Amino acid sequence: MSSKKKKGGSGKVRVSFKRNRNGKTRDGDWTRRYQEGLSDGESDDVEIADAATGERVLARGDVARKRTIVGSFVGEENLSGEVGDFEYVPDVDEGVCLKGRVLSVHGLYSYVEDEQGRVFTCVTRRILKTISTNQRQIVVAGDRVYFRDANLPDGRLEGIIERVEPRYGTLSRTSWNRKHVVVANVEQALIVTSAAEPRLKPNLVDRLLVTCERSGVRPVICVNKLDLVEPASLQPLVGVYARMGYRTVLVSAKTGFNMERLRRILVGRESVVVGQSGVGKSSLLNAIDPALNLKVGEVSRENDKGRHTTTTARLLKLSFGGYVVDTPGVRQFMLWDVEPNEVVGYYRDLRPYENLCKFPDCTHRHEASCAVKDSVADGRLDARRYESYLALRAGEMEKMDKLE
Ligand SMILES: Nc1nc2c(ncn2[C@@H]2O[C@H](COP(=O)(O)OP(=O)(O)O)[C@@H](O)[C@H]2O)c(=O)[nH]1
Ligand SMILES: [Mg+2]
Ligand SMILES: [Zn+2]
Repeated sequence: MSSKKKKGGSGKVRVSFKRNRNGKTRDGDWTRRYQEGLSDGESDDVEIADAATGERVLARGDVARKRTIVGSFVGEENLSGEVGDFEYVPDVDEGVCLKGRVLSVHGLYSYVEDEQGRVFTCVTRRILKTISTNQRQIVVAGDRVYFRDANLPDGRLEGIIERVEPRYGTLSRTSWNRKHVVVANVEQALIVTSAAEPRLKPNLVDRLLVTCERSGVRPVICVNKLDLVEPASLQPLVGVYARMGYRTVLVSAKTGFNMERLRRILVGRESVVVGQSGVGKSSLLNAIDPALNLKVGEVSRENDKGRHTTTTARLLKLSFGGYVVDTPGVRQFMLWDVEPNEVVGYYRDLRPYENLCKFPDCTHRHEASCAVKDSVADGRLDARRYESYLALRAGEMEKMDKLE
């Protein structure tokens, strides 16, 4: 996004390297150095100091050789203009580095697609790990990166990621009480649910909507398996979402109903597809783009209580333009970092009434003169949405209690 404001200005950082113990890098050393993500003349002993203040930021080992890495501090910003953690983005030689998109990450290796559609296996330059404030996830699926082609004589496509562009539109989950970014740089989320088999779960849709509102990713609500119900029976529920301004689409992968509309929603965009297992996510993607050839009826690992959810997010290129990210499962999209009192702010329909409550810290559960409760009572607000808010808020309270 070229219109992105860079917040935090730019800061020079001096990075000092200790010379490689063996002196010069031998040619045959590529594999080992590649695996360790080291550039020429670099070893793992690094000191980083703020160039402006001379203050030491991070240090490891002794320092023998100094070199300045120039770049800027940039905040992670979502589509709502919220800025998260600040990251240091080093300048790279754009004449040497290739621009790429991370398709998926598997441990130390990432698959990166360059602008010509070639897919490279890349490691991440170690210095990025050292200067990152978020040590856990230097590279995630969806990241835009600059990487150096290793130019291997045997033609294998391998490289080193030298720089990760600031992210927008990230979806995260909670893992061991830490934020775990599942995918970066998506603009919309297709929330897939089914009219039946499995039965429609509006509270789950609400939870996913909160996640989208929170991360600045535009949601689209898609109800599949329309062939299994009387379409009119969905109108009350879908009408509520549509009146809130959410884009909704009723489809059937089986009969092909509204597939053209769904394709128009996805064309040329970067979308993440979320929803419970079995609702027809893979079937829908196959229906709009048979070239994807996804497995249908595959039970994702979300069912074993989400314990060993190691399945990774993958970017899939649509043959008519755009990307979709097929996600491992909905269980993983637990809310990250939402205060119970913030929940109401992510319910678009309840939010406008919040300021009219008598008490500024109103939880909208039992308080007197609560504008939210009054509006539910006189039918201006949907009672089911209100119940869903209460349930979600209670769930977040419980999570907080467990953390304390
Ligand atoms: N009746 C009906 N069944 C569908 C429809 N879409 C998918 N299915 C079935 O639902 C099951 C799960 O589909 P799948 O695409 O694997 O769901 P996913 O887990 O969300 O990816 C499969 O047996 C599909 O054949 C639909 O529109 N109507
Ligand atoms: Mg699937
Ligand atoms: Zn209230």
